[in-house]
Amino acid sequence: MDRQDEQTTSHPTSSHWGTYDVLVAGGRVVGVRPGADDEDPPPISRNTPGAQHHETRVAAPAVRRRWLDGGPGPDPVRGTPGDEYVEVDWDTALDLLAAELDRVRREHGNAAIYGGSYGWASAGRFHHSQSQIHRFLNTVGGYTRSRNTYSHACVEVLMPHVVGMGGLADLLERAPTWEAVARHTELVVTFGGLRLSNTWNASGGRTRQTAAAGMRTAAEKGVRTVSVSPLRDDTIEEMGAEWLAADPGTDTAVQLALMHTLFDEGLADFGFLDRYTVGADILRRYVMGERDGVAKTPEWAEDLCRLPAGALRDLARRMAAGRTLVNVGWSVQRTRFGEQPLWGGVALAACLGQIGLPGGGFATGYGSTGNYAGGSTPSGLPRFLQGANPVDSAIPVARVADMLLHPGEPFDFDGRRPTYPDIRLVAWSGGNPFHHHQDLARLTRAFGRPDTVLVVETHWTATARHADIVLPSTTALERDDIAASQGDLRVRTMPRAVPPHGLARDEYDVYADLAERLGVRGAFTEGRTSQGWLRRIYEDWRARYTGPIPDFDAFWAAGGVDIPDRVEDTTLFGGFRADPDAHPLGTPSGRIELYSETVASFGYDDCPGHPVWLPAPERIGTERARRWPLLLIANQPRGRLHSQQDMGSYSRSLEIADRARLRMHPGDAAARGIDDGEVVRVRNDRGSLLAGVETSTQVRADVVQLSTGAWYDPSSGEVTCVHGNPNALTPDIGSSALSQGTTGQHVLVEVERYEGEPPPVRVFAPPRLITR
Ligand SMILES: Nc1nc2c(c(=O)[nH]1)N[C@H]1C(S)=C(S)[C@@H](COP(=O)(O)OP(=O)(O)OC[C@H]3O[C@@H](n4cnc5c(=O)[nH]c(N)nc54)[C@H](O)[C@@H]3O)O[C@H]1N2
Ligand SMILES: Nc1nc2c(c(=O)[nH]1)N[C@H]1C(S)=C(S)[C@@H](COP(=O)(O)OP(=O)(O)OC[C@H]3O[C@@H](n4cnc5c(=O)[nH]c(N)nc54)[C@H](O)[C@@H]3O)O[C@H]1N2
Ligand SMILES: [Mo]
Repeated sequence: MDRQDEQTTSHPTSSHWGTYDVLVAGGRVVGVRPGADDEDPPPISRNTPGAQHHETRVAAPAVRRRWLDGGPGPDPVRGTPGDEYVEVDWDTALDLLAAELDRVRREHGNAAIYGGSYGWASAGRFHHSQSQIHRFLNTVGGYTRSRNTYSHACVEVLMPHVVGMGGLADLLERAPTWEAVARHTELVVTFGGLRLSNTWNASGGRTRQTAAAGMRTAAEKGVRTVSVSPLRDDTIEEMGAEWLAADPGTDTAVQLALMHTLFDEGLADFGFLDRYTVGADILRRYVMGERDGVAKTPEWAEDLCRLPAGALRDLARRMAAGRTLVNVGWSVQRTRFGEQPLWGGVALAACLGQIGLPGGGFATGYGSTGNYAGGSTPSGLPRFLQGANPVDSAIPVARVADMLLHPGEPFDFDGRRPTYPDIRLVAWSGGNPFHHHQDLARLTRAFGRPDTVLVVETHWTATARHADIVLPSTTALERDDIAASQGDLRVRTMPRAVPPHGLARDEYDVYADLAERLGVRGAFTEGRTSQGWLRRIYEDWRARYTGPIPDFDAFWAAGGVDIPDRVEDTTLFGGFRADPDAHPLGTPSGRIELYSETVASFGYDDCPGHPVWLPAPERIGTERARRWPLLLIANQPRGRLHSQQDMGSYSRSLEIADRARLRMHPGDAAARGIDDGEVVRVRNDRGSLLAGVETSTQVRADVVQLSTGAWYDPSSGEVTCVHGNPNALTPDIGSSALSQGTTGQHVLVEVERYEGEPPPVRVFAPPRLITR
């Protein structure tokens, strides 16, 4: 052992992207290595050392100079390049912030505070950013909140109408494990692939990666997979999947054609449809063309999805011939009319009559996260309670720019027509809307509207650079916490590995001090320190079990405890199938609603009462595509979680020419005179960006892939983002009036060679900081 080794210590940690050890020397993270729980953590973990001490860490509280000098108020140049920040001490920052919070709530009411604060933040049950800020805002009188997720808003809003609230929870939390699939399923038909790198992440962090092994086991046991997807490598090679590269946005047409064949050839299970569903006849007449004169035949679908009619017919027959699982990935619903492929997937599985049978039926989320179908944890997990929000004001999460730009205007959502609140103060912690939201130039205009923007961050993200007050948070490596995710194997300790960077503080302590200034410290802390809370939330969780589980001290010393009552093997809707009268679904009819009177009664053109084919505008071959002929898929990045730790070594190793990697079919590249490794300009009428090209036959023609999460860099006047964040181009329009989910997955673009010297990426340097 050399001297360096002697001084290096190893510390277990958990992140959304896996469980591993960090190596620490001289108070700095110098490396990572596999820990005791997982011998093969995802490569994303390699970003950690570079990110932990990167120069974009927020080192001190900072106030935007224009706000400090001019006071609160709308500012159209908020967040434009060149904005300067003044570093201040904590007392100054918290005094300013407490006074502003108090002014806003007194003058405008608490609904004028937007605390939706969407984002993944870090793993850790107690120091969970969203729980912390929500509890704080609840303690000071409440806030306008956000509903549902960017991930799968259509699932969350539509499924209660189709299979009930309980059915929604089952779909998301109790899907059969891969082992159960391996045992029972013969054919998996997945719309949206089963992308391995997506399974590396689980919200809250998973003890060990189990999805890849599960997929391999299924393949070894002879499970066949058909992947409908624009990318060949959306499934792992070992699965030997058949690749059906349908035009993106046409999954519903494919599903309707499969149903057409089932009805046409007498393969549909009418016994199942009669007993377990309502509306099957309305749907059947639509499919057969008896209602609109258009039979949804495989030939009809071929024109839309460009898969041969014969292949569709053959697939329908194979699906009916054995135990088939229909999976709809979340990506396909992150689109305009995203409700339809979900409802269509349920309808297709219902026609096969296999819902409620082991390994058969419908699922949504295989291949989307690492804990999906990884078991369930019925007793829940340790958690920090947020308290109650006394304010009744909420928006669908992806309508944030609409809300800021259109205060007082009505909007549609799930049968209701509320109005947007007039937001004066935006408070964000643990999320990066300037990564995650669509049409970022529009979001910039929206962020010019409020009086004050507060961002609590570990790093100088693009969102922090749109804030008036930036407070530095510790990272997960700088505090003690407890880790686990839904369906996890163990609840684990996350002991602090390094001291806080600069003046960074734990959010809990920051909110406690703010609460003190507003006279409610006791209500926020209940007299506990964060160490006291760790003990409390662990003991509350432990109390749910009767069997022997170590107490907090023993748990902390041991580094973790197995979750005692994990459920491994479940059959979705098994109880309902066994006896639908005794176990009705939570829908108005108690049955699976292939036609929903409730949804129909809303009268939405973009989401009628049963699954229908609706032509989305951002699609190959549309009117819009004449000008912007390539369909860009903005899927999840392999090299990181969203925008997190983008400056880390693994994330940067996947860049091309310092920019985000754009994958493109060699034919499409050749037609534009573009070579591998070149910088290109990608544009449409909303904006433009620079990216580096990889030509690849893993991507089908007419499609380009540019994953999300490159740090947004508007530093050049010439293009919207010099670094390659696809949200410089994406449409900011809801999936439909029903769910109002994001539609960021698809956007039409043109790609051209960038001539000359491209402007440099500047976002990995902090903004201009001044001290007074
Ligand atoms: N075009 C397009 N856009 C998309 C998608 C898409 O498919 N296409 N997908 C969407 C989806 S599914 C999602 S979920 C969103 C994700 O969007 P986000 O969840 O907003 O993305 P993250 O980059 O994870 O943002 C988390 C932020 O929290 C910060 N952070 C980490 N730890 C802490 C902490 O302890 N305290 C504080 N205060 N901050 C911390 C990180 O630095 C980071 O900036 O993006 C969406 N955007
Ligand atoms: N490495 C990594 N893993 C992650 C994340 C991350 O940022 N990085 N984010 C996590 C989060 S928050 C979420 S919500 C999940 C999201 O999980 P998903 O939504 O499943 O993931 P995506 O990567 O957006 O999309 C998966 C694939 O769908 C295909 N696809 C796109 N459009 C269509 C279409 O119209 N039809 C069909 N049939 N296929 C289409 C694309 O080829 C894409 O690769 O991933 C999670 N996992
Ligand atoms: Mo997500």
